[in-house]
Amino acid sequence: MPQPVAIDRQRLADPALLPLADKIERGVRLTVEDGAILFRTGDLLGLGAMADAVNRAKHGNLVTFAANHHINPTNICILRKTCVFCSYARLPKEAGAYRYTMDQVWAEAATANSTLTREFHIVGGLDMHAGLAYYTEMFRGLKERHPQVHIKALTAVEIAHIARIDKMTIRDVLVALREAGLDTMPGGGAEVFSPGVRATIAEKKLSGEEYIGVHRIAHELGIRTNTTMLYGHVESIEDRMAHLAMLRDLQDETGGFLAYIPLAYHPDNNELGETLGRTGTATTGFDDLKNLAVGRLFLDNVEHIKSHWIMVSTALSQASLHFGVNDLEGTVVREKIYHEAGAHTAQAMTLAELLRLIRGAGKVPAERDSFYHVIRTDFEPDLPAAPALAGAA
Ligand code: V47
Ligand code: SF4
Repeated sequence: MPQPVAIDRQRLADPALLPLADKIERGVRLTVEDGAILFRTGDLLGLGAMADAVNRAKHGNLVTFAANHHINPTNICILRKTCVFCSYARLPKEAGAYRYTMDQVWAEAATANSTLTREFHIVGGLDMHAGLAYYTEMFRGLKERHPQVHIKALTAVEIAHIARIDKMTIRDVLVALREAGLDTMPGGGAEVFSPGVRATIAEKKLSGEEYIGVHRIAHELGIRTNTTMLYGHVESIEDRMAHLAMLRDLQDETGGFLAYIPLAYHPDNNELGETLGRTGTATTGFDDLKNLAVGRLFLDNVEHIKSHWIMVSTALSQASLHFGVNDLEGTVVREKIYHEAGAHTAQAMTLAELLRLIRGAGKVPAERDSFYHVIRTDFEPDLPAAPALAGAA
């Protein structure tokens, strides 16, 4: 049962939100139909007020971030032709295809020492030459060189790919990866679970049930994971809610999800964008905020809702701190996947910039570890301003 939370009804303009506010106040779980009402309302501020109240009851004014470093070791992917929303993957012989050698991984990770990185976030394509041995060698080598850095790596889709090419069970793959240094798993590969949508945007990718199955096994092994939904393409509101309901059900069962991150579809340089005639037009700010707020209200058993500033802009991520979000994707070094798909945001953010964003929203910044334990809140109040503001005073 969710925790009962008081809602300020003065802030709700849409009468359709009132019965939902009643439920939240009584600690009654929202249904998928309620979730659809939230997605359909024009009262964005009312929706935000409810999500904000629930978020404040869980996290007060605290907004967390992690000093992480994204590494994408291979963009070679056997699903290159069928994940029509993806701008990142390449066929092995295609221009721009790459697979890092271990030395390239060590070189890429080396900056972690000077940037105080606490987490490597490692994801890539489904590469026939990147099986279990490739990743166990990588994780062992990274742990040897950076024993203090957490490894969050490999989506459910990549785990299933490794199991297939190495002819192993999902469980055995996860056990071997954990022994080599895997700490947690990211949430990618979920897209939208509905079979109809999947047939259109990711025909050959593992099914929604299979994605849930991989996460269930990870949770049973004590490997915590994140989860996601890719929105803003061909999915309906009903598809979104069915997806969120599957995530909520698994969380009821295992409690293994750490965070939910809605991912805004970017239409540049991919077949789906062309088919939809949407090149250059990403999701709307209204829908971005709704996805975050509905995530907070419907996924009442997931503690952390994360906004990925690379995908929705730093400005919108800052606003989202009043729409149910308690975590910002942190200082990301050299992000590739969304920049291929037309994201115009910078590829990395400094600590000073992050602090400015969070404090500018009237919130208290906290650096966290990968399990969401707060590590640090004692930042200098007068850290140097971000470069863009340096000359403005
Ligand atoms: O599964 C691919 C998405 C995901 C596009 O767990 C696209 O902490 C938008 O899951 N437009 C991978 N999205 C990234 C991911 C992630 C990101 C940040 C944090 C975490 C976490 C997980 O990126 C893929 C897919 O859903 N994606 N192409 C695109 N054109
Ligand atoms: Fe490959 Fe993932 Fe891109 Fe699909 S979304 S083509 S699985 S890299």
